[in-house]
Amino acid sequence: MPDLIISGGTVVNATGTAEADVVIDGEKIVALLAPGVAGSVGLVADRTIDASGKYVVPGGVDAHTHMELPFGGTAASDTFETGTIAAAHGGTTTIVDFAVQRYGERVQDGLEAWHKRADGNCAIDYAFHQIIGGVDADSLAAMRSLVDEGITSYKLFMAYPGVFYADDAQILKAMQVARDEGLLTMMHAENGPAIDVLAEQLVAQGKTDPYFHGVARAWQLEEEATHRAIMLADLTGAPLYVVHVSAKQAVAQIATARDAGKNVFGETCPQYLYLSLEEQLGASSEEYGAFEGAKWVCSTPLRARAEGHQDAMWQALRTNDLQVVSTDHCPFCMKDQKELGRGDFRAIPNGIGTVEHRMDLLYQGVVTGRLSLERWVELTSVTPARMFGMYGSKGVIQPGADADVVVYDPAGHTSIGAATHHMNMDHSAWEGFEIDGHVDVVLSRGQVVVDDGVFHGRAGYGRFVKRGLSQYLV
Ligand code: DUC
Ligand code: ZN
Ligand code: ZN
Ligand code: ZN
Repeated sequence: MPDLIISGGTVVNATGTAEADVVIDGEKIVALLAPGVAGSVGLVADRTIDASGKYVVPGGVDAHTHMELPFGGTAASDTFETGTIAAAHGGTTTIVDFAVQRYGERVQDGLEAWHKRADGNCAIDYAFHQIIGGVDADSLAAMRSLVDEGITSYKLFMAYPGVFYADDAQILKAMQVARDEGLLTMMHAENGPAIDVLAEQLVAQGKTDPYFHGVARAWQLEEEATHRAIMLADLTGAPLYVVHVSAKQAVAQIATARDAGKNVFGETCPQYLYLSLEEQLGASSEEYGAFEGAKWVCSTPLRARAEGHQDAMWQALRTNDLQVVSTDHCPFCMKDQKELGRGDFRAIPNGIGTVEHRMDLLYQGVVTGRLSLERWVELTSVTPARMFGMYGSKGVIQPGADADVVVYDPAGHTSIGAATHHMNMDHSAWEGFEIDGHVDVVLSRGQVVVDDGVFHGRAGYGRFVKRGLSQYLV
């Protein structure tokens, strides 16, 4: 007798939808049955979940999170425990976080520290990318061993001089190793040295409010860095994945590269689809005044709606010029964290917390007709799983796959807010956002971890996923 049947739902995969019962035994999906078949052969499970009128989708894969990330003298406010519980509430069953090597530190030590933080604390499965904060002979040698560790992608920063920064010579050398080892290069594509000059000039003019963070991080500097990264990748033969794309001109660079047959990919995040620099400029509160805008300080920054960046992101998701929606979840509280940058936007820790809301926020694209159901699932689960070497066990509802399953109910209407979210933040960047539909039941490897908004999982249940090479490349 199988453990569980999810019956009567509409199963959504990237390739289409079908009415089917999903049969689960232990940690795995063992069968998909046409409606009525289970009854006609007398198949009964220990438990049945009625998914009539609901979608049954592969658990979300958020390929870009930063739990506990040290940043600007503080650390991201979600631990692996609080962040993965929040993720589970939102229908995400796998996160890929970034282990950090800081300059002067050994890559292996950075990775080990990340394993220590996550091990025994995650409510859902997790994997790591590796941030290479300093490219030198040691870290290049260490990069060669990452694949054996189940870490098949690494991130470089063209921004943040003095913190994580890689110059062109370093990027070139790292990409050569990536090409040799089959690693996927993830690039934070912003011209950091130029940004720092603009930021310094703005502060010298007394322009210290959070809004000026976005002014300093001009779209020209995202476009330029994206182009440079594409050309360096092309030269070395390494595939490239540009993270958190927010400027329409950067998307155009990616689209041009793809049209020319290059292995260039891109992700965007919900904040670049929905939020804008104008709203950040208009933000004000009694407590914080214009500093209220610090809630939306992230990098890349929010962009001007009047310039059409948000529409360009939606279009690129539809046309596959961008392939993945991740969150870049990097939460900081206002109190004692964002507040560090009162009087100087450069000291505001960069980041927005969204790990709980990604599936819901993207589902609104289905509601408004911007995305098909299949594309919703593709962007939030299927392609991140394929891109980062987990597809087959993650990212699909089929026999043999891990039973990471979300029952998503298109009915219901809620609004997002700090009073009800599960992320460890004293505010929400999404306060008041209206959501049609909701996550009903979430399974992680066959275990119900969320049912009707109630967490039934356990911190420590989540396992480290040793990833294979990207399955998105030929
Ligand atoms: N961007 C952020 O907003 N936070 C952390 C790092 C990054 O690149
Ligand atoms: Zn980044
Ligand atoms: Zn990030
Ligand atoms: Zn419900």
